[in-house]
Formats: sequence, C-alpha cells, structure tokens
Amino acid sequence: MSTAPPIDKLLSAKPATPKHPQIGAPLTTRPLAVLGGPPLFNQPLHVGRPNLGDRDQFDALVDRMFENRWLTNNGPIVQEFEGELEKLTGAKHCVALANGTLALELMIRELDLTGEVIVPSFTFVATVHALRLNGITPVFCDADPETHNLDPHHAAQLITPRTSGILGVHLWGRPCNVDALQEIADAHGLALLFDAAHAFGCTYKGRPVGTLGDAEAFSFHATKFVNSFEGGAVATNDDDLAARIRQGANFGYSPSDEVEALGTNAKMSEVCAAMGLTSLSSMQDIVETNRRHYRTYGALLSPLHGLHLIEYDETEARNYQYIVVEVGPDAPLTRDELLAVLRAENVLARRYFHPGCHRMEPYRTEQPNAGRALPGTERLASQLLALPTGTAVDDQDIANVCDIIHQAYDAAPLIRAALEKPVLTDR
Ligand code: T4K
Repeated sequence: MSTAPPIDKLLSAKPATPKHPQIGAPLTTRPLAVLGGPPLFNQPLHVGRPNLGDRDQFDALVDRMFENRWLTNNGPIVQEFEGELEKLTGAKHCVALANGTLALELMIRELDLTGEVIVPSFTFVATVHALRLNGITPVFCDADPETHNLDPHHAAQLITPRTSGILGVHLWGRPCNVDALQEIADAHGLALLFDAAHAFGCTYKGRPVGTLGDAEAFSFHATKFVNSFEGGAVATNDDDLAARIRQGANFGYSPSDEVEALGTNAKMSEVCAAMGLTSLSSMQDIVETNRRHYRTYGALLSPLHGLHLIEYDETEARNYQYIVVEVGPDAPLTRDELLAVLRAENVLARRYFHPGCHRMEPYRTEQPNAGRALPGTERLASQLLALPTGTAVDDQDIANVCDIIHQAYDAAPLIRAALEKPVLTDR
C-alpha cells in the first residue's frame, strides 16, 4: 500500500531557495518532476554522449580510405592511429583492436594467464568476463574506499598457488597503486596487467598509462574520452607479446601468412581508425571542457552535505571523463532516491558500477559468498552516481543538474515519501 502523501501536497512542494547565484543560471521555481512538475530537460541528458571531433578531418580521412580502397586488415590509417597512440603513451607497441573487451581478452590470453587472476569486482563487467572467457577464475578483490581501485592489501591476501596474475582497473582515469601492486606481483612471480579503458591520456607518478605493468588495455568506445566508434588497444613494451597479440587478433596468421596459433578476429577497421585519429586531434580541447565541467560541478555541489565529488589529482595528467559523486549516509536522500529525482527530470545519471560484478551472472551463482569479503565494493556500488559531462553538455546544463540536486535536498522528506518503490533498471 502506498504511503505517499496526496498528489496535491506533493505538487505544492516549496521550490528550492536560490543557493548558488555565482553560476549565473536562472534558478528554477517549479516543482520537481518527481513531485509532479514537468521535467526540466525536454530531451534526455545522457552520461556518455560521444565527443565528436572535427567533421572535416574525419571526412578527409574517409576520402583517403575510399581512395586507398583499403577498408580493414592493418590498413594505413590503422597504422597511423597506432603510431599516434605510441607517441602519446610512450609505449613501444600499441596494437589497435576492434574494442576494449577484445583487447582485454587477447592481453590475458597472450600473457598465458591460467588458474586464478585477482581482479576488482567494482568495475565494468567486461573486465571480469574477459578473464572468464579465457577459462580463468576471477578472484574478487575489494576496492579501496578512497581510490575506488584494487586494494593492494586485500590483493596480497588472495594469492594462492593457482594465481597467475593481477588485473587492476584504473577507474575514472585514476591509476591504481601501481608500485604496491608491482611489488606484490614481483614477490610472487605474477603478471601485472591493467584495464586502462578509462585512463587514456592519464599518468601515474608522471609515467603515462600504457607503460605500466606487463601490458594495459585501452577502450576507444563511443562513450570514452577518445573514441573510434568502437575500438581498443593493447599497449606494451614487450615485443613478443605485441607480436602475439597482432597474430591472435588476425586468426593466428603470422606475417608470412601461415596460421601459427589459435586466433580470433579482433582487427580495427580503417573507418574506426579515422575516427580515432579525429578524436586524438581534439583530445586537449576535450580535456579542457571536461576539466571545466569538473570544476563547475565541484563549486556548485560543495555546499551539500553528504555529497562528495571524487577528486582528481591535478598535478597528474587526467582526462576528467567521469563526474562521479558519492552519496554518503549523511545525505538527506540515498543514491537511488537522487537517481530517481534526476531521471524524472530527464537527467539520465548512471549507477556506474552497480551492483558489483560478484552480484552478476555467472559469478553470483559460482561464488555466492564473494560479497562477504567485499565491503568496500558493496558500499561504492550503492553510493556512486555518474553525472553528465563531455562536449555534448554545456555550463547551463550543469547548473540545471546541480539546481535539481539542491532542490532535492530541500524537498527530501517529500521526495522520500513519494518514492515508495523507485523502479530502477540500469546497471
Ligand atoms: N573496462 C572498463 C572499465 C570499461 O568501462 C569498459 C567499457 C570496458 C572495459 C570495455 O570496453 P569496450 O569493449 O566497450 O570498448 C558503456 C559502454 O558501452 C562501455 O564501453 C563502457 N565501458 C561502459 C562504462 O559504458 P553502457 O551499457 O552504459 O552504454 P550505453 O549504451 O548505455 O551508453 C551510455 C550512454 O551514452 C547512453 O545513455 C546513451 C549515450 N550514447 C551512447 C552511444 C553508444 C550516445 O549518446 N551515443 C552513442 O553512440 O556501457
């Protein structure tokens, strides 16, 4: 039975008192949509709208592709893209691939990992699937509550005679504690690899991501900071590993046209590389936009208790691609209540990453008790919310999103009553 107050009471909810005149945005005086008002945004405001780059540059590259009549299979545009990636990361090899998931799968397979690999549960599920698809048991390691990345102390406790490697994830472009993980890997003779899907253009102690551990996998999916529609790459300084990944991505064919190993088709196409090159040309502008958005969110959300925007170390290179807030227990609304408020306004905030891979199939069935050792993961999966940013979002959009959150804080008891059973469908 509904405990929500009558709708006329909800509709008469007082609008928020203007709180942040410094943004110059017209503060709303309408009731929140979750309380019956019209949505503030007519069109959905997404998390993950692609950064498009310069259309003329892309068109010129596509013209070149047509003139070459070379569409895929290690074409000249892919080779140019790989060269740019190598320059930017300083990695000896960047093998461009069809997507980030295949980059992970090939990196794991060609490093000959077996048995168990230590991996965070708090990541996008592709990280863990890539292990499982290689017949490896993912051993879930908890997330450090501060960094959201693999907790090295917990990782060290999870090593068994079957462990062959550690797969860290540089979440939100904030690199893992690489030194601590490398020390553990060296002490136990383990491979150390990274899912760097979020961390293109970032550094760890001044060293570019792409040169850390044995190998790192990038994603250039449309929603990523730099995109090639779909795409990925493995970066490594290991000549032999790079050669094996190239071969494994091309059905196992060697450069002399012999099938010498098991392989799949994970090749990047020319049109994807054209988009990748276009995206790389805009990279600095995208960083600037993202950084400005990050600072705007920081300024506008800072007065709200219990709401904490993740911090980026501005002394290191960062891409600022993810605006992630932690909605703590002292906030007047839970993360899911705040999400329902935003959704009602057409702001499609995302619960990255909910509910934690250990609660997804097949891992939930295979390891039903995994959550007991993952308190940090459980907390983060229930408290984090990703907000819209990137070049498709402008300052006014951000002011409006923050205004909604301020209003929600003011109307929290009414909202809580109205949301007896929020229906949330995303991950
Ligand atoms: N490791 C990590 C840590 C990752 O985060 C990912 C991917 C991977 C590995 C694997 O890399 P890939 O194999 O994908 O290269 C999205 C992306 O599909 C996925 O690439 C990404 N991580 C993940 C974090 O987010 P969804 O299911 O949330 O995507 P989707 O379709 O809901 O799109 C997000 C929003 O972006 C939507 O609200 C709509 C908008 N959008 C999306 C696309 C594709 C657009 O406006 N235009 C578009 O073209 O997974």
